[in-house]
Amino acid sequence: MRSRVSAYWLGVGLAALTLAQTPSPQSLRALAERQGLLVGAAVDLAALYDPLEPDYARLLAREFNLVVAENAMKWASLSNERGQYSFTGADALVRFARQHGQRLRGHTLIWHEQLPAWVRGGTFSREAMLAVMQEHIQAVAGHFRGQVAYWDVVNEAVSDRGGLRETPFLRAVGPDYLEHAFRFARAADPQAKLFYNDYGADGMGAKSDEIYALLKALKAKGVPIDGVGFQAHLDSTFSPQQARMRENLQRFADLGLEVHITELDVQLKGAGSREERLEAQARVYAEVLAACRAVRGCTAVTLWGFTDAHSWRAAAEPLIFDPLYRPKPAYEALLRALGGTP
Ligand code: 9MR
Repeated sequence: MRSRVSAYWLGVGLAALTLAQTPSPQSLRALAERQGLLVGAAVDLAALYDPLEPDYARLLAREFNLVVAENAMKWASLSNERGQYSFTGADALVRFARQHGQRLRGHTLIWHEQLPAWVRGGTFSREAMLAVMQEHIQAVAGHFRGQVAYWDVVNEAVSDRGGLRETPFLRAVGPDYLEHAFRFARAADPQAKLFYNDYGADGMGAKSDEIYALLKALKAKGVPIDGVGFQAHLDSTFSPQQARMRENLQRFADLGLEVHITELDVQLKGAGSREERLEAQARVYAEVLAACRAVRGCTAVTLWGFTDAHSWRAAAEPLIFDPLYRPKPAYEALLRALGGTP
């Protein structure tokens, strides 16, 4: 499994890390830090500890002040059997973050994907499923207690067709599984900020309206929820302005929620030359960053990776460094948007 890192590779990885540079004044993180902004990246642990790719750890340390495991903290990455957890890979990321002065996002406690088979396929009464959720949240958020600054407690609970998504949790428990998840998480790690996270809700629209109503109701009930994450899996034809992204982020901030962009990537798409598509991609990155910066309470922009060598949709080249770790126009646009000079 990709998240299980052997002692050997850990040793090699740590040796590579000592070569990693400290943040240069022109890095994304150095510029963002001056403005109190977090700029993050999702981490592929196999790449981080691949001795053939020293640039991965070097750039991760140099450019970002926030990291999140792309997969290593998901339920099925940590556990196949009830009560049995292996934290080796995720712990390595926690150490990396500590060594490089980076905050951690935890992703994710309750999600319908990447579940162990016994949870996905089992039949549970309401009480039994609540116990399963509580045990899992206690085991994981408890293990990382005090180290994870932000947890995606519930991920993607709203269906694209409206209403709550059909998941094993909704089926067994009913709609109040969400509030129980947040309460279990608060008990497991009282200091972590607890987030709801979803995709397809970056601008104004039916799905973001629904999430807004859901989170407003949770807040009104006193459920311990601190923030909302907008994934922002976008493409280069997207216009944050047309989608009214800033206005959307603002209304959630006005509920008293901290706002994060959590999984930003921008697929290359549309007509025109390759250069034009790369420029369009750069514009989307810069405009998403600007939308966040325009909203007090939007405190982090996290990318879903940083090099096209490692992306869940690598063929569409959605990230800010190319597969050879060279900066793309999107990197330069982010640097400029943060006040740097590429
Ligand atoms: O990028 C992740 C990919 O490596 C995994 O195979 C996939 C499994 O479903 O999850 C991807 O990350 C997802 C994230 O956890 C939640 N939002 C959507 C992301 C892209 O699918």
